[in-house]
Amino acid sequence: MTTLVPVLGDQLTPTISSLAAAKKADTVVLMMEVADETTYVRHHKQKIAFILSAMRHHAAALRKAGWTVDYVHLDDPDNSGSFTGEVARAVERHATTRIIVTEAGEWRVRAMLDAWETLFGIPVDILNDDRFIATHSDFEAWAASRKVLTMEYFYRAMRARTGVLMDGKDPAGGQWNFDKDNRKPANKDLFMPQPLAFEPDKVTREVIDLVAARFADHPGDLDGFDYAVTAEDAARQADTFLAHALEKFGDYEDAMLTGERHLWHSILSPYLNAGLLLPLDLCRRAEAAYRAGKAPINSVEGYVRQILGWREYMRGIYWREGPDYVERNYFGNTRQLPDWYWTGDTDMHCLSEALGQTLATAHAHHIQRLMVTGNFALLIGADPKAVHLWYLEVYIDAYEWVELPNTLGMSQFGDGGLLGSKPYAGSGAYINRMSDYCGHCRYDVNKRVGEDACPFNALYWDFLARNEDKLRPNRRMAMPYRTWDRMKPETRVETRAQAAAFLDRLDASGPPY
Ligand code: FAD
Ligand code: DLZ
Ligand code: SF4
Repeated sequence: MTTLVPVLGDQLTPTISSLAAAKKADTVVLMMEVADETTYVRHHKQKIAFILSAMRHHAAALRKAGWTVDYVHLDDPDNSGSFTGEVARAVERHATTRIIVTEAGEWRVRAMLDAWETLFGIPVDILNDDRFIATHSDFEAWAASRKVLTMEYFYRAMRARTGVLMDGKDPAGGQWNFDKDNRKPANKDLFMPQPLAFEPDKVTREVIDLVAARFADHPGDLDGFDYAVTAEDAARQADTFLAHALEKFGDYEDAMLTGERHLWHSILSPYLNAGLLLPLDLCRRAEAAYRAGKAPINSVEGYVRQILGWREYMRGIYWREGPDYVERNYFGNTRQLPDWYWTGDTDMHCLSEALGQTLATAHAHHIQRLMVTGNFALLIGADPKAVHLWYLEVYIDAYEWVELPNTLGMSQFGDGGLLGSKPYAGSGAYINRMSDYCGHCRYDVNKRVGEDACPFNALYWDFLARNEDKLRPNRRMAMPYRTWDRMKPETRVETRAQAAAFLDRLDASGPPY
């Protein structure tokens, strides 16, 4: 009587539901490095290195805790290359009579798990992933009674349900939302907190060598890999964030600075998404910092909103909208991303900063993803599915359940406004307000036309004009259309000609643009 517990690469939590339901004495834990997972998109090299090293460390920790772990390495000669192939081999190897597994994080892998019972002819228990705070049915119950799925109301319900940042029935600090305090641009600050950098140990160095040899054609650098790969080091990173950066997280949440990769962000998403940290635990620790007077309410509420609100909400949307959500394309956009999204080689400084940092570290913070790379892709009319695949490739924290609704929904408006009441489109003025990028750029952010005009400006108006039939009826777009209407006809013509010339150059050639 052997129970097999497959633990997938984003299930690196010792208390995960599958392990909680199994008994050490008659269980084999199966962990599998497989080619299907390392190549279903061309993941950034650091993303593969992080996941494989974290998996190897997790296997060691489980063994130390008394579990029997069967670990399949990527270069094992008999490796079949897929989860199903490896589970099939393990079912034979261990005379398995039952499988217990925590549900998969995405539709693609869910389909594999759903097929196992029939395929192997043994019972397969697929358990709820209780690391998430809202179950699928919680989200369904919340969504069922609403016409519009506004994140804010979901978030309030989650606050009330968990009691996080609640004083009885009331929100702590007297308001649910302190967003209006959280839009400050940042200045260079010598005392800006920095996340810890973790020197790769022997296991990580071996994985880095494997990735360098096997995935040389994948995007991104491997040099400088300094992510935590164990739960203990991820916890140290969380301690550092809570002690030094949380305090100003809110103030500078939307700020961007040349050469500053982290600002006051936590850089904890890779660990949360792989299971090295738990979301509710982080929310409670942030709340404790507020209660102890160590961090102000605007920062703590802002931080909790990202995790208890946005993160859970995105997962709810992903599962609710189904496997063909990925095909939505509200504007019917078809343009491919320019090649320099994979090199960072552009003379638009904001893009070169966001892309350069992405390729160097597999991370960029939210406003860079939304208002620089995402905004540009939206303005040029990029195919939302192509944009989605790029984000899935290049970010260390990218798994489809969280990346797809953020990219296709929030950033590209591909779902026509299911999760955002208007597109996140902005001209150079927005980037200038929230960053120091424009001061370092060869383009003039105040110009709309001419050789040195900031490309975002003409592209922004062209985006509005091009999509007028879809966007003008949206009441939240009334103001920009009023401004567009007030422009002289010849101004509108020259603006659109400027955008068209830019797009022609983009389609025809390499950088600079
Ligand atoms: P912080 O700024 O410190 O935020 C705290 C935490 O809140 C994060 O660690 C993250 O877990 C959570 N969070 C914040 N915003 C979001 C959000 N919009 N959705 C879900 N969780 C959020 N996040 C991912 O985890 N994986 C992705 O693949 C991903 N793709 C994105 C694609 C686009 C186009 C955009 C606009 C955002 C995307 N995000 C994604 C959300 C966000 O950018 C990252 O979570 C964040 O940058 C991670 O860095 P951090 O840990 O320093 O976050
Ligand atoms: C992303 C990823 C990569 C690159 N490699 C592996 C792997 O070799 N083995 C594994 O178990 N998981 C990997 N992952 C994470 C999985 O893709 C992730 O667990 C699924 O998306 C779950 O839905
Ligand atoms: Fe980006 Fe335009 Fe500013 Fe240059 S001027 S950094 S292209 S927004």
